[in-house]
Amino acid sequence: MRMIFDPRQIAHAPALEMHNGGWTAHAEVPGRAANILAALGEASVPVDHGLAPITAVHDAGYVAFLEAAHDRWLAAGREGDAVGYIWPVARRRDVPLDRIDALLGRYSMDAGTPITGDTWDASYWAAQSALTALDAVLAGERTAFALCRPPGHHAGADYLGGYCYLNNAAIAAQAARDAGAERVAILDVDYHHGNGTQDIFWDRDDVFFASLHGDPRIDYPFYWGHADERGEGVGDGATLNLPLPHGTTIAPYLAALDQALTAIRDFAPDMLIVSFGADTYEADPISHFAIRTQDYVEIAGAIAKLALPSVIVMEGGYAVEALGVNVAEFLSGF
Ligand code: Q9C
Ligand code: ZN
Repeated sequence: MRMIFDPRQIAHAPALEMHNGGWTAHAEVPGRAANILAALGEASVPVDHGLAPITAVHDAGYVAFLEAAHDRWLAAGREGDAVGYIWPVARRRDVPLDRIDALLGRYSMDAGTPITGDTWDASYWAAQSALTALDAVLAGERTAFALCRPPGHHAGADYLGGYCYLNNAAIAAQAARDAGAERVAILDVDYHHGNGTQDIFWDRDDVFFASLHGDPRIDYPFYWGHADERGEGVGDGATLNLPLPHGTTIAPYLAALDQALTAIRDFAPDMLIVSFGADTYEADPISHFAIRTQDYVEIAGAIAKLALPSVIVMEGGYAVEALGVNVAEFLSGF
């Protein structure tokens, strides 16, 4: 199976995230990619597809902000990573935003996703990795894996969050549409709800979004991913959310997965994008399912039975020592 990764995805290393009222060491560390690479062996570097497929999904103002944010942070006399501290909950939408702090609030959903001097490059090349994996599948390969880091599924058209800046899965899905796939399904099996992906395709009927995740009544990202969210307008019914309780083991997980796979079969897509997070793992330090290493083969095997051309995009997974093995098990199931 083709694996895509760019070394420029490594340098992004935010120091801290806001957690339970204080700043703690950031969970989304460069060692994640190193551990996956060590388990997989060779990966090839992505082809540069430029900005167009990124701005086909993301707001141009947001992309410009992301690219310039850390320079603006330094120009404002700050040091370290750029993070917001005020969010426009009841906002004036007519006031042009000038200060970096105002922009950080406008374009982010949490304080867990700092912008470093290397964030733009890493995010850009993660998106290019997803696009290059898509190329392989469009050229006839059955499955390709994009080792995206930073991850993407929490990033919306105009916001970052949840350790995500550019939505790699959404960018690949849109690029698949633009390359002629008429219907694309995204299956999100990260522990957390893929709120950014859901938002991006919320009112569309050409991209189906299905997600299995920790119940947002008790888990991040709280404001999305509830079972009654089904899409809107022509997109009504093209979003499927399957929230699951803490402690979910493989049997109930496979039962929920079966529901998602049935819905995807009914949608009859030409192409599948899998947002794969290994944070469903029993020993993940920030998540609460009980999926074991050997279970990933079974999960992937069930997905592979769809027999669709598939692009697998890396999302979360924070038990760094076990991450590479869990990813390798998942990919072997394909
Ligand atoms: N410290 C992905 O798995 N957790 N993102 C915040 C408060 C945020 C995870 C909890 C988790 C985001 C791609
Ligand atoms: Zn996650």
